[in-house]
Amino acid sequence: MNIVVTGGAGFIGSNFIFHMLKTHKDYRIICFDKLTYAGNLSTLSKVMENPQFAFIRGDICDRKAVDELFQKEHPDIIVNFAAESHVDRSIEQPDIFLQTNVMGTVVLMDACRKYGITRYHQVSTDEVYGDLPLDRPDMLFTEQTPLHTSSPYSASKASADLMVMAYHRTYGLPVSISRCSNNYGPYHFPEKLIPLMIVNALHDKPLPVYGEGLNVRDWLYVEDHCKAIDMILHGQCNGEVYNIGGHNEMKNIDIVKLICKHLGKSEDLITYVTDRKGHDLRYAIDPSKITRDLGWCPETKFEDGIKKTIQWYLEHQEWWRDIISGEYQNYYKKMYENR
Ligand code: NAD
Ligand code: TDX
Repeated sequence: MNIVVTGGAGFIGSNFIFHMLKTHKDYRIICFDKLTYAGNLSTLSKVMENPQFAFIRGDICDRKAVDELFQKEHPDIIVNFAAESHVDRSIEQPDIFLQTNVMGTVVLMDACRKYGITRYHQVSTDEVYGDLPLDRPDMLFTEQTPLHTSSPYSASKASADLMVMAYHRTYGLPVSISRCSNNYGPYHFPEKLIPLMIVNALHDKPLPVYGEGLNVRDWLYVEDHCKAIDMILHGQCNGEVYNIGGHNEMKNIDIVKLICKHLGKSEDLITYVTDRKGHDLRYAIDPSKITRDLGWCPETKFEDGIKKTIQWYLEHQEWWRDIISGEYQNYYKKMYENR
């Protein structure tokens, strides 16, 4: 079995590669990644020597490069993680989100049609459903919830999902889509809430909470997401959409306070800053379809996962210090100075 993992040098893609190499020792895993600001080859260093693994640098929007990838590697399955993934960046510069997230998906699926595959899997997000009210805990996203996006990021992800279903119906391409809630864990890029707060707290820098910090996200440990995708690839899931989430809703402010507590830092570091434009209030996933059809359940409890994650950031300082020493400083200034 040859599996191409696009975007495998990023947060979830790299964790997925580790999971697959560990779980399916006879599979060949090929990572295809452009290495944008969010992709790090150092993340993959521990598998680079594994004979079952190969890394190819390339852009999913580049038809020639994708064609060469298929001719060389003859993939059975494509798992597409490659994306521009940060909502705040999409508000600043939407066009690259359309290019990578929509056009990149189309280029990959065109190659799948040309060369034939057994499954094209699209890694999507719960953000395609828009948001839920804070005062309606009974409301959850199901696979039937209409797509109703808020940010350029989520609009690009929803557009890609529509193209995936169009290729399935029109051309009969074997596809599946997973829509997961917020992930956390090792190798999470420090522009996102949890790693940003850990890294800032370790430097005794202000912890910038948007608005009043009351927005709610449904957090899932990254390994649980990877296991869910593995199950979808191996199940009878052609043409199916699966929501993935852990029934673990938390207010942003509570997460930031928890990080302060675990690191022994004062909550005085918390600084309320101007809210994100169009900020989604609440995400919450109903995962009953994937539990019923495939038997998937989240395994890591949030209190354990967050401790493991904080410990990982303490033990892998060279990984994130390298990232924040470069272009990240300009990004941080632009997004947070005078906010
Ligand atoms: P990330 O930003 O950490 O990684 C993205 C990876 O894609 C990077 O390695 C980058 O170099 C690569 N990439 C970007 N553009 C590319 C291109 N044109 N060609 C090839 N590679 C390219 O993202 P992540 O958080 O790991 O998210 C992975 C996927 O999961 C995304 O599709 C995202 O929408 C989805 N998702 C993320 C979350 C989350 O909480 N992080 C939740 C649900 C869904
Ligand atoms: O500095 C910050 N302060 C803050 O209050 C940052 C970076 C974020 N926030 C808030 C905004 C959100 O309410 O924290 C919450 C989480 O923010 P992000 O980590 O940027 O994630 P989110 O916008 O929820 O999107 C994430 O989950 C769904 C991923 O980045 C997406 O790729 C995924 O699809």
